[in-house]
Amino acid sequence: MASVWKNTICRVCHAGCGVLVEVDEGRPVSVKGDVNNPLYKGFCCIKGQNMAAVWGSEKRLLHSQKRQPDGSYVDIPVEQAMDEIAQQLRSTLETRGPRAVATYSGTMATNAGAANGAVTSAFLKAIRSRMGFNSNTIDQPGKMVAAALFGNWMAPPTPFDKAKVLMLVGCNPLVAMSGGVPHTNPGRTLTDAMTAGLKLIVVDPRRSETARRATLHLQTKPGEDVALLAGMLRVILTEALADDEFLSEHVEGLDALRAAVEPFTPDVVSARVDISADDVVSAARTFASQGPGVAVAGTGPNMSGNTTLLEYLLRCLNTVCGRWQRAGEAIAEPACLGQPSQPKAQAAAPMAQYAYGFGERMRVRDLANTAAGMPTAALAEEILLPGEEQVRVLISHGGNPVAAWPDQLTTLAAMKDLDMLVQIDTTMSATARVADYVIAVKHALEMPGMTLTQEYLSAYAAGFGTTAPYAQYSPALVEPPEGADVIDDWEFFYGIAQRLGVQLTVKPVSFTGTVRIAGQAMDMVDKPSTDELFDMVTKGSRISLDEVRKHPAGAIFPDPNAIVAEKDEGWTGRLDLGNDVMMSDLTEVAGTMPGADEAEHPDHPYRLISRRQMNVLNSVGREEPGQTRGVTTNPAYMHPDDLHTLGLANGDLAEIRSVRATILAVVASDRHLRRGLISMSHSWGDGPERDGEVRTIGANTGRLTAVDVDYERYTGLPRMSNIPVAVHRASESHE
Ligand SMILES: Nc1nc2c(c(=O)[nH]1)N[C@H]1C(S)=C(S)[C@@H](COP(=O)(O)OP(=O)(O)OC[C@H]3O[C@@H](n4cnc5c(=O)[nH]c(N)nc54)[C@H](O)[C@@H]3O)O[C@H]1N2
Ligand SMILES: Nc1nc2c(c(=O)[nH]1)N[C@H]1C(S)=C(S)[C@@H](COP(=O)(O)OP(=O)(O)OC[C@H]3O[C@@H](n4cnc5c(=O)[nH]c(N)nc54)[C@H](O)[C@@H]3O)O[C@H]1N2
Ligand code: SF4
Ligand SMILES: [Mo]
Repeated sequence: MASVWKNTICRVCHAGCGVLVEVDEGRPVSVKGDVNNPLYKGFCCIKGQNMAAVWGSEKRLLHSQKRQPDGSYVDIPVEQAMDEIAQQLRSTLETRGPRAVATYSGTMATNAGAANGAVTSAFLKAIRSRMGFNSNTIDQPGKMVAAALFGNWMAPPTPFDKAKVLMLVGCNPLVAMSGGVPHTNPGRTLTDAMTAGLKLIVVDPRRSETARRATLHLQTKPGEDVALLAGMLRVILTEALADDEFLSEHVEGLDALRAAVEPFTPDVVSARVDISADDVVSAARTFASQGPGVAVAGTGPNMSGNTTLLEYLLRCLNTVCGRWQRAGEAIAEPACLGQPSQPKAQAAAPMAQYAYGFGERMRVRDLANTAAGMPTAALAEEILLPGEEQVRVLISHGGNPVAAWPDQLTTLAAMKDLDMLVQIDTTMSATARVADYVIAVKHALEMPGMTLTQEYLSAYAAGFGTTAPYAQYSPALVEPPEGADVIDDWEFFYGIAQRLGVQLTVKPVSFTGTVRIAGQAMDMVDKPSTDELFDMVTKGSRISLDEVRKHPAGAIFPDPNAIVAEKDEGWTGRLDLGNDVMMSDLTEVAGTMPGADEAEHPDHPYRLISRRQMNVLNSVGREEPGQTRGVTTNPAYMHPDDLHTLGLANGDLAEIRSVRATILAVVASDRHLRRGLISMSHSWGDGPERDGEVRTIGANTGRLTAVDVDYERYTGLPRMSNIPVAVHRASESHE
């Protein structure tokens, strides 16, 4: 029988590209872009193209695993694994209480399964634990925390296709599919927009793939983005480039902001950021006067120090320039599978009491819940700290703590200290290899999928999301390989809940509007199908899932009513440009001298900054020959002059040492980088015992971070970029 091409959704990353998969006798054989797709226009990256190979990969787990006393693993039927895990959980809950049980949801928990989040939340609620963690708080948590401190405009920011200027601070959408340029075929979308006149400002210490296309690239010193944004705000406010009409009607705190940015003159900023004062002024004028358009920050600057203050100042910058949609404007991306909502030209006042420090408390570093979720960067310490409420069981799904969390040594110690670690994974990942149970799950092509999660992106922050109300559904297209014993992620939480005799109640998912539909009880005797679960979490959506199912290739579902409404009569909400805590943090920054960081770390003169690469997603795909194509390490990119000074050549081994630990890495020359930096991608390598294999497994940059040094006080996020390090040629013995 000839093979057939079927439409599906790639679920390797959050972009959810509409692609085509070739299926031959029940096996996926190849994947390519769908040129007829209205938004993705034929795009499919190397990770998506390799999806069929991953399906049949010999690295793939087809059976759940149980750790033996000698550290080896044996296959265990998943039903039996769930019996044993439920028994241990029951005993932990009885003897220690619900706080001793935590969950961690990583990137693949949302990318791979659109209903996983709803079931995990329901599970935690059912066992009464508030210890649900996710990767948000080791990413850009300041986005949500700043929103709570600042307030929210109840309509979207300037949509991409109306933008005349875009400023990207440490994000690289051409590789990451994230931030600023819509994730739907960003290369082509950016080319078209720039041809039509879009001005692009990129702030990045590296001449990134995106920076190469910029109208203005500011090759700044890492970790000084707050000073740059403050300096730009000062120029805009002193040169009367602000949108005064918008400000007088919708904000408060402008005088406090004006005072706090006053010390950041172009000369001061120039000295700190190490670009010319003219460039500071020019960036500010371009951004303010070439509008509309938005400024967006990515992981680099968020991980370099003040995530909340950075994101707060970005909100100030966008707001001072009035970059929010007004009454009568059509919005680009109304919800499809999410709940309908009515955008309004008005401000929802801040909810500072829900920004950070509320709800469940950690027992370490005085941290607590945040608007971005529980602080994952403190979970390892929490696990290691003895006490009655100590976390003893961790269920980790779709994430890889040992590879991705900051401070790998503390993380490893914590994973080993747990009474039980359950890792839900598709391979024997670094975390799976220290877990008590590894639950083998289905490949995306074996599960139905839908683009509900993608709709989250447009609500995530200004400058994310797409340009149209697009939705797609894909049925499961293939069966698991013969003999496999695999389940959907969510079925694990359901199976455990069933055994514990607790009821799961799932809520429809909403990113913008209020959900008017009550939680729905899952049938705890007769397990619903994943399709039935999808129906539950999309109940009440603007477009019914059944309607979306009729368009297997994906479709745009316009909404003629998606127009921003006038401000409600008597509405008093205002955005807060002058939050006390943020203003005092900014004043603290102003009080430090340029070069203070260098003075504080005399033994660590280099700075290691993070980056992403196209062929892998965090730790996913590193071991797939179809993706790595022979490059099996994450090179430590450095400027050729720095390499020369250190007596290093391309391909040599270097020792990179931080205050916390040392790693070995293979150096590579990159003349597009500022001097004094090492640019390296994260989530490679393994524990210290495998450091000798750096050329075939890479190096773990997370090990260089110390979670309890130099961390942001609201979210606990430590420096995961701009990490002070020393670099030396590695001694011969490592070869
Ligand atoms: N192909 C691919 N795509 C991905 C991922 C992946 O691993 N691979 N990961 C996904 C995830 S989890 C996320 S959160 C997103 C992230 O998406 P992005 O935030 O766009 O992440 P990066 O591509 O690492 O871009 C960060 C940029 O910041 C720069 N940088 C580093 N430090 C600083 C600093 O202090 N200041 C400034 N101004 N710049 C700095 C780096 O040089 C780099 O170019 O990408 C997602 N998409
Ligand atoms: N130094 C440094 N550290 C960083 C970053 C950085 O820039 N620098 N970035 C941070 C960021 S932004 C993030 S989001 C985190 C990411 O942190 P995590 O989400 O914890 O890490 P990932 O590597 O994305 O983990 C994905 C896991 O899911 C498994 N997997 C693959 N497919 C499936 C599937 O279909 N189902 C299930 N259940 N599992 C699957 C993979 O094998 C892997 O173990 O890392 C953070 N760590
Ligand atoms: S960008 Fe690549 S990995 Fe991400 S969804 Fe699209 S094809 Fe898949
Ligand atoms: Mo992330």
